[in-house]
Amino acid sequence: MSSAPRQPLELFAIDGLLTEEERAIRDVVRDFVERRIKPEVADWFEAGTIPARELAREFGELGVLGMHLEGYGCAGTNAVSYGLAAMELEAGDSGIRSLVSVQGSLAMYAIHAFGSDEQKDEWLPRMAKGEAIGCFGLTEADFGSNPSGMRTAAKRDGDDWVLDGSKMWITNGTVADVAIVWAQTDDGIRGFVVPTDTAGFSAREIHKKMSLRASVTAELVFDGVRLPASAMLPGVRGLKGPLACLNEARFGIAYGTLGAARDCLETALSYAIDREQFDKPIAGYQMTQQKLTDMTLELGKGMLLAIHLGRLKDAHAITPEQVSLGKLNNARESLAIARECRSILGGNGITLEYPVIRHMNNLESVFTYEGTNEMHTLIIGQALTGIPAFR
Ligand code: TGC
Ligand code: FAD
Repeated sequence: MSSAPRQPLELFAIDGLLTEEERAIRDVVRDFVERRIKPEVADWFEAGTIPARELAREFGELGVLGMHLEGYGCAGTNAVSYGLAAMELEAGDSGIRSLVSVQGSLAMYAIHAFGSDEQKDEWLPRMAKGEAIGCFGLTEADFGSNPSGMRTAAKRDGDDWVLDGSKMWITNGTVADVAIVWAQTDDGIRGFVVPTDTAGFSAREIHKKMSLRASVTAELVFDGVRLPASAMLPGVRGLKGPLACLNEARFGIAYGTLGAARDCLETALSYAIDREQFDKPIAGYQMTQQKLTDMTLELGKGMLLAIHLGRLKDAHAITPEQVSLGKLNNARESLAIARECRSILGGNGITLEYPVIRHMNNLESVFTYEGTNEMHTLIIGQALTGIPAFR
C-alpha cells in the first residue's frame, strides 16, 4: 500500500512543540528566504559575492538583527524563536545565517552585554536596522582553537589605547562599520569597539574559498590604531568575554545547521521520488529508503535537542557545555546528512542547480568555526570527567 510522501520533520510533529508566536516568526523568515534568498543564492555562491549592505537593511526591516536582545530597537524574542529564524536563514545558505548571527549574536551581543551606555546608544539601534554592520575579531592566524594565546595587543598611551596586530577569518570584515576586537592588555584580554574608518585599520577579503562563498571573510590589520579610552568594553575582562559571545552564536548554529540539513533532505527526498532508474523511482529501493530514514532520524533528533536547549536558554538555565552538545551534534550530523543527500542526487548532486553541494561545502566551515568538532568534544569531555584535555 502506498501513501502520500511526508516531510521529515512532520513525522516528528515538531510544530506541536512550538508556540503560535514561534511558528509565526519562523514562517515569516521562511517566506523571506524563499522569496529573496533561494532564487539568487546559488549565483552569489558561484560569483563569491553577496550584496551584504542591501541584505543587512532588509534583515533589519525583517527584525532578525539582534532579535533576541532587549531594547535599542531589537525585537526581544525568546531564544527558541531566534533559533528557528537561524534555521530558516541557513536553509537558504550558511553564509546568510552567518551575516545575521555575527551581527546579532557576536557584535551586537558583545556591546549589549558588556558595553557602556554610550556604546549601546551609538551602535545598537543602527545595527538593529542594518544601517551599520558589525564583525567580531577573535581568531588570529596562529591562534584559532586557542584564542588565549592571541598576540593582538592594546597599549595605553595617555588616556588613549593604541591597537596593533591582526585577526584572521573574520566574517563581514570588509563590509563592517564596526569591529569588536579582542586584544591583550596589561589587564588581560579586553574587548574594543573599533569603527572601521579609524586610521590604521584595514581589511582584506579572503578569496579562493570553496565554502561560505556567499559570505564575506576577511583578515583585519591594526597598525597603530588609536582609540579613545571609551572604546574599551567596560563590562568584561578575560577570555570569558568573547567565549560568552560564542555561547550565543553557537546556540544559533545548533539550529541553523538543521536548516541546511532539512533543505538537503527535502531536496533529496523529492529527487528520489521523481528520479527513475531500472524502471522505477530510486526512492523505491531499500538502500535509498535506508538513507532517507537514517537522515530523518538524525534531523529529528537534532531538532528535539535544539528545542530542548532553547527551552533551557529561555529559562536562563543553559550551560556552555550544553551549548556544545548542540553545536557539536547538529553541525556534525547536518554535514553527514548533506554528504548522504549528495550521493542520492548522483551526478546532479555536484552542480549548483541543486542546493545540496552548496550546503555541504558550507557546512565544512560551520563544522570548523565557532569551535571545531574537536574543541566541543573536549568541552564535553571536560564536563564528563572534570579533566581539561585541551593542553
Ligand atoms: P578556559 O581557561 O577554559 O576559560 C577561560 C575563562 O573563560 C571561561 N569560559 C567561558 N565563559 C563563558 N562561556 C564559555 N563558553 C566559556 N568557556 C570558558 C572560563 O570559566 C574562564 O573564566 P575565568 O573567570 O576563570 O577566567 O580557557 P582555555 O584557554 O583553556 O580555552 C578553552 C576553550 C578551548 C574551550 C576555548 O578557547 C574555545 O572555545 N576555543 C575555541 C575557539 C572558538 O570557538 N573560536 C570561535 C571564533 S568566532 C567564530 O568562529 C565566528 S564564525 C561566525 C560566523 O560566520 O557565523
Ligand atoms: P586550528 O585551531 O589550527 O585547528 C586545526 C585542527 O586542529 C582542527 O581540527 C582542530 O580541532 C585541531 N585541534 C586544535 N587544537 C586541538 C587540541 N587541543 N586537541 C585536538 N585537536 C585540536 N573567527 C572569528 O574570530 N570571527 C569570525 O567572524 C570568524 N568567521 C569565520 C568564518 C569562516 C568561513 C571560517 C572558516 C572561520 C571563521 N572564524 C572566525 C575562525 C574560526 O573560528 C577558526 O577557524 C576556528 O576556531 C579554528 O581555528 P583554526 O582555523 O586556526 O584551526
